[in-house]
Amino acid sequence: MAEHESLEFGKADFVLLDTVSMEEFMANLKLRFEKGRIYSYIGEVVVSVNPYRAMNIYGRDTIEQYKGRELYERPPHLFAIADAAYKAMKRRNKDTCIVISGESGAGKTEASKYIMQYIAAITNPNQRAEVERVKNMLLKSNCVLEAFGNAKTNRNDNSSRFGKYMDINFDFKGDPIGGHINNYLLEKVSGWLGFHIICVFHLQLLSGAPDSLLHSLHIKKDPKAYTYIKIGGQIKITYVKLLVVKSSWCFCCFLQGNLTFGVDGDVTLIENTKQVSVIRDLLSTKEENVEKALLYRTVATGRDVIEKQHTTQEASYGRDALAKAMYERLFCWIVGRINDIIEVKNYDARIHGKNTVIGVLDIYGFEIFQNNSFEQFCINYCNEKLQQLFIQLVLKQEQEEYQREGIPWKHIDYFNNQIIVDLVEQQHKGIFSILDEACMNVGKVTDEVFLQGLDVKLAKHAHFSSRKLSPTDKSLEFDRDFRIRHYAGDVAYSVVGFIDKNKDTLFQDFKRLLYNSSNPVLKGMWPEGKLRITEVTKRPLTAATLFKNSMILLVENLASKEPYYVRCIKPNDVKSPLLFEHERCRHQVEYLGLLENVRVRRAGFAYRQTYPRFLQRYKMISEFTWPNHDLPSDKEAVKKLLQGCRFDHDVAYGKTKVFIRTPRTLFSLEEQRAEMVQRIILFLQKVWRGAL
Ligand code: AOV
Ligand code: MG
Repeated sequence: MAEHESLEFGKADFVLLDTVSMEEFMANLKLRFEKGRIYSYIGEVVVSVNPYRAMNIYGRDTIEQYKGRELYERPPHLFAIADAAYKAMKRRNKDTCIVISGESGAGKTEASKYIMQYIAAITNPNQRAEVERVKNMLLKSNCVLEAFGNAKTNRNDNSSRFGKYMDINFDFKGDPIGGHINNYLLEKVSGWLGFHIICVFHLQLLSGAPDSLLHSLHIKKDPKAYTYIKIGGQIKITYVKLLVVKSSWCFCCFLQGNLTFGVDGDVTLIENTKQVSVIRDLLSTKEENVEKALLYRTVATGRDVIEKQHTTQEASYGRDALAKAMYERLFCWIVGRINDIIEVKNYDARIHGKNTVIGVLDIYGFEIFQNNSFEQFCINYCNEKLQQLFIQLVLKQEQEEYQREGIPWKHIDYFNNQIIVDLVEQQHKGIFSILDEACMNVGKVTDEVFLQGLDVKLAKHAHFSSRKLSPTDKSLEFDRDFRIRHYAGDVAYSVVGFIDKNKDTLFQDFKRLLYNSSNPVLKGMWPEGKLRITEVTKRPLTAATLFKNSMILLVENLASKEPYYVRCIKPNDVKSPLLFEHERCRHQVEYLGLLENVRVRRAGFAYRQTYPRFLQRYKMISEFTWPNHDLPSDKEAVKKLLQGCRFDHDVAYGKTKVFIRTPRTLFSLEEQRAEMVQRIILFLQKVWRGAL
């Protein structure tokens, strides 16, 4: 427990509160925020409040203060948790992960960057060139991903529109030797100001590029000429250096927004045909192919292959789907290229020892917008999954273990959000299944059919309601069709677009068009364009199913590692460094389950270990156990050892494990062990030299 801080800053660890109540918790959180103490602990969980101002607490000197220290030796900080995850990995050869959660704008991405910086700063003391190279790439990859994957929203000027899980691999010395990035659901419909790269690239080129370059990229000087980018407001741009990225086809994404369709009799036409030649150039393909792909769809009817003309509506849908798909493929391609460079190669565990991992998860936070659609639904489901993991690991398992081990324990109640996770993901009965079913309908496939399916199947669900089920519900007025009672609050969603977004259909004709591009990079992004129409038989998995599967894998992966948590809180909606909006913060503390976390932690034990492993580590500190004990069981031996050190009052003995209440006890054991190991080494050295 962090006791070194003066009490004028409040309690550094919420576990030390005099009484555990919401009032006390909030008073402490507020006091600390006002005193500039943005970090606090609940045991090993870091609670962070977004300061919305530059803090002088991330420099080299601060890093030095945290390096190699125990968590409770210094004031709460992200560096301490990063160090704890690093130490656990190094000491115990265990994979660890740091899960950063909190709502949009709460400070997750910033936290993940400080954590990465800290790990980079404390490793590679010998300045090995290869390790330095890897570290640089790991850190820099972030800027590229943010430029392409972040956008300004009305909640956050630098909102991550994709989820990122990054593994950092370490060698036996504890130095980074590589990494791997998994990205999740890039939210493509930025109805806001668009992705940074598009705005920035465009602005930068307009302000500095020679006319000849603009001309070759077919860029018009007036941003208003583009339908997909809406430049407005002030965007803080920190990615200017990135603008060396000259991938011209990025522009296709919005250029196509300017392409419009009309009709002549019953023939669908492209209205501004000049655009077709622009697209032809940017995609390195033939003009007639572009035109055909935009206006026709090739369909197989039995053995025949026919070309069916699009209506203007279908053509517009196809154009937008192409723009989005290109942006998504581009993003995945960038992630793939980064992975190619950072992935560990030629590592032979037999020679170099086990390669261990620290994973850092920074994913989009819980979102409530004015209009919530499929993307918000997926994002909020993702946050439900992460909350469930937190419950499983921190609240549920902890209590179950005490019971299993026969440790006296008073059960602590908490809200288990599994019911909401099931509501979304359960086979057949869950919302994703109902959506997939609606998409597979042969007859009319509309968002309304999907909504009817929800109404029928979920009528009795406590966390679901809809306009039909609750006609008087004010929150479901206007375009909001159904409401989910999420763990973090109620969100009303509009079903408009669910079906299309879930099917995520991109006509095969576009895939073929891009596959046939003479630009090898572009071609490489569209391997399925190789298939002839008669060969395309399998229905691709829906966006919801793909997302669900990726979330299940993510959670499995996190659960297999030793987790560390950062819980971020957003103090106000106006990005003010001074304002601590009580009700807003209280709501977050409530849904993040922080109070329950304190209760479980207070009643619980900081550390536990099986008797044999405990002995293996600490047996040298007691004459009863070193080098071997002659007591009837390991449990008895551990008891004797701890009684000898006078720690007996701080421990409980379970059936198979010993439980230690406070970290201080563990810290003392570690110190004594280190001292004994040193003595043993000196002793052995003397023996070796023949001095004894
Ligand atoms: P998020 O990742 O949690 O939202 P960010 O990490 O992008 O939120 O933080 C939002 C903004 O808050 C940043 O751009 C900073 O201006 C400010 N901020 C956050 N943490 C700090 C800090 N430690 N020190 C100073 N300023 C900070 V989202 O990506 O929207 O869920 O999808
Ligand atoms: Mg973010």
